[in-house]
Amino acid sequence: MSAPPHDLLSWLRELFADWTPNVRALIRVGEDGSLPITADDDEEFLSDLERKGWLLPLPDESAALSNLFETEILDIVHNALDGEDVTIRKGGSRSYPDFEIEGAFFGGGPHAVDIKCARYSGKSVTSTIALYTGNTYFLFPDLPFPGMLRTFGEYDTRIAIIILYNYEPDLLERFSNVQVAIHPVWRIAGKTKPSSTRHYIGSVNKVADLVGGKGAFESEQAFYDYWRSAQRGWPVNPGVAKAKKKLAALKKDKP
Ligand SMILES: [Ca+2]
Repeated sequence: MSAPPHDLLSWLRELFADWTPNVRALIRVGEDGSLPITADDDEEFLSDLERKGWLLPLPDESAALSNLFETEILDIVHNALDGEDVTIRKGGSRSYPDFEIEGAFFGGGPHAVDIKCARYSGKSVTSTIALYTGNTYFLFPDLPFPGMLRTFGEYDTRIAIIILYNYEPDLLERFSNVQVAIHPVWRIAGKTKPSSTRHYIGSVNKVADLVGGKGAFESEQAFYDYWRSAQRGWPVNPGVAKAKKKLAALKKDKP
């Protein structure tokens, strides 16, 4: 008999329970300095490299830093699942989700996992996290949008990994006090759009609510009903007509 499948949400929470990013600096080669380097621990190794002038700080722009955290998260997931009956696919960089997981290890799927980063500002975050784009795949979950691995509606579960950190402009790594919160996306959703020019669905803003999964909705259905309501006034996205054509063509090709 095979083992019962794992629950992806619990599995991710356990994997990242005590995690803090291990990316600490950029390293450059080609500088003067003697090799080999001997060090008793990571801190000594890093300060030795820093003294030699081999280290550059991580980028301080939040999107760039998020990208580094995402790279490490995906690497950890890959390593933890090595040899298991599971397929991990990375999504496009301007698309949803960051990665998907499918296979018997997690009871089928596919499951969508998206990684979001935010900086503390007191008891809140500096800006509302954009959870989904509202007027494309979210509003039309059965349409094949370019860049996506599959339609939004095909996912069994949609999980958000939220990385919260304090921005530290003077540290090489630019962060401190990292907290990770992992929830189904709807559980941390709010009722406001994070941008007046782009068409996103926003999260709640309080750190305690993000960490505790205390969003604005009582149920997943209430979340979808609210954000798919005509009252949200989503503008028509030009990609929708193209995606409809593509779907029609796909249907025609099928015998
Ligand atoms: Ca992301």
